[in-house]
Amino acid sequence: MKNHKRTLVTSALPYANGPVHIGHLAGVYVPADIYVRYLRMRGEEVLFVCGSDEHGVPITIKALREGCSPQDVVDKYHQVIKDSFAEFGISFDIYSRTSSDIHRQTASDFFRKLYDEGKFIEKESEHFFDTEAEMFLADRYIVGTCPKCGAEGAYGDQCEKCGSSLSPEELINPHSTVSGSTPIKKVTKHWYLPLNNYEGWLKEWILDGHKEWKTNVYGQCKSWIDSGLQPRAVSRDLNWGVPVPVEGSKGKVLYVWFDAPIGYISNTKELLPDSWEKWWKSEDTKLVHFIGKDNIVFHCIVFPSMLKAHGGYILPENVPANEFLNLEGGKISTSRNWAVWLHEYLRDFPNHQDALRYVLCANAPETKDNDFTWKDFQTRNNSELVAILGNFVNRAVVLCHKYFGGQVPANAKPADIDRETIAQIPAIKAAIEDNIEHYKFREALKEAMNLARLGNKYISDTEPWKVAKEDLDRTASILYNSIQICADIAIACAPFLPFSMEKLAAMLRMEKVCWDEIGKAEILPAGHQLGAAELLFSKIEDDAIDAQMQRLEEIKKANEAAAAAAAAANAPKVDPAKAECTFEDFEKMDIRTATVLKAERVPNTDKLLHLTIDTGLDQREIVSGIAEYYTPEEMVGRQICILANLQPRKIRGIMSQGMILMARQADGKMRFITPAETLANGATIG
Ligand code: B3M
Ligand code: ZN
Repeated sequence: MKNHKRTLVTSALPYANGPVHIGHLAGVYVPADIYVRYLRMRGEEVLFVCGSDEHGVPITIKALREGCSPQDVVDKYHQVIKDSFAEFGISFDIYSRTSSDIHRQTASDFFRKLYDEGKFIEKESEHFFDTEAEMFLADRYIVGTCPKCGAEGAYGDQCEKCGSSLSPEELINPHSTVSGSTPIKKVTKHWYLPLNNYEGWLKEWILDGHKEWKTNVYGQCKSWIDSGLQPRAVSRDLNWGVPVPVEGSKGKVLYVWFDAPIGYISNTKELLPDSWEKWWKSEDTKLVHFIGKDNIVFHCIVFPSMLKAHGGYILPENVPANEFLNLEGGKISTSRNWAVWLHEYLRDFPNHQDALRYVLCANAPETKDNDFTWKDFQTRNNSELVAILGNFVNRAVVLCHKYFGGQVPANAKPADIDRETIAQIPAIKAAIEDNIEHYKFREALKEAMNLARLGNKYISDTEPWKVAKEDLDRTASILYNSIQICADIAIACAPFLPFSMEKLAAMLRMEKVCWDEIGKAEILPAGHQLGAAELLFSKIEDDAIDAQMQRLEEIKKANEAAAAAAAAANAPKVDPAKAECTFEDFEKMDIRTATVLKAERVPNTDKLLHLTIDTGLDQREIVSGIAEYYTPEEMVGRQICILANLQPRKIRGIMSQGMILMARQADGKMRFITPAETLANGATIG
């Protein structure tokens, strides 16, 4: 491990096309915030940078749906997201946005430098183009029938029904979501970063040099690199984004994944116009990217290759990406509203930010996808935060007030149990540190909670409320130690539970909350005046949980109803009824059973089979358009029904005498009709 002077922490820039939910918090922002708060408490120089990702197709699609401009969309959601993060205590040094001038300039200059130095390749290729809307269509703008599962409305990059990733070329009957028209293919020019040129270097840098990265991250990088890297387009035909700074590039912008990570740099520049370079260009700085697993390739392969191509920038020391959080067994989905939105949580559980931070960290999807359930949320809040941490602190502070006027009493009569208890604290401190430094925040939190467990057990075992009846000196010692443990907790839990630990520190009237105080024999001296006891956490009742479950139940029902309606809309309809006919009309038709004797394809056609059949009356030839549904081999020996007296007709040089009766579904699928059991050929039907 290198020795660094400072740490630059970034967390993924959320797309400003919707609010943020618990999955975002659990996967990225809570762990990043814990890390940063911890480093700050250790007195390290640290910078925490984030902002909204305001370019790209997700934003323009949202604008199209809401009938407003992309700028309107990002203005709205940037504020919503920023507020949610602030409410949950995510302590960014800056939360800016990629639509800022400084970002557009920085990203543009970055591209231009690479362009000038010939680091890109230029390629022409065909893309779908909407001739009515006069625009190239991003994959997401093209919908059609999924070639894998047949669902309607599959996107050009993915079918949401069966989850297959697709390319727009694969869609059946593709059409533009902008104008509804069928797009054409048109040639367009783009710039590509030849990632293949960086393969050797990436192998060395990641596969040899960063074996310590989390297995999920390292594994993804390895599989990308091993399967061979391709040049990646860094521009798009779109009218929203950072314009490509090259002559004759009208209508082209930087690909959002090119400009977004540069946002980390621009946001640093915006905050520290005079000193940003030491954060990005000095080997003394340790750069850490917190992200979700879907962003790994961009942060471990693409962005580092961009930085390498540019030169002068440091590379990430680590990219501790998390897996995904599910909700009550289902994948969190914005479009299906299957999420717990932060602004809604705050409305339903005011002042319970730490409870959510706690549960999301205790159950963080660090090594595998994890599930958030409301029951687990309630249990962890009630039986861990309230019953262990809150209860211990409350007993200690209340008893100090009861017996010692709210002052830390003197350690008048120490005992072995005190020494044994206090002696455990340094090891807990070390375990928290080790876990945080290795991005194992769940374990770190468990260790921090062990302090509360230790305190809770100590006070339960020593029972100072009973001892007080006969031995106030001994009571004083127990409470002296209990208060020291409370102070340890106020420090050690602060990165995880910032709101309640601030309350606790205020209650203990601690002047400084500094990491290295943890485990000291005396953090608060005898005679130190405490503030009034206050409850740190409150119980979450069944009603509140039932209401959330009810809400999810309703969403589930609504989703099922929507899916059923969509399926019904997609189901093949029945051909319309025909005009009435008379019995005489029907009587005219000579319909009979027959058997196929011979079948072969009519040369140079896709649809026609040439059949020789035994009608019971004669042997005859019929040409039938069923080759799409049956092979010749399948037809031979089959008993079928025919219209025997249909006027003969010459088809492809063959005189066809009659017609095979077929049942045809509205979607075109055809099956021949056969009697329920084999009959003699020539049996009449009517
Ligand atoms: N906005 C994708 C996401 O929110 C993207 C991250 C950008 S980080 C530079 O998952
Ligand atoms: Zn599909």
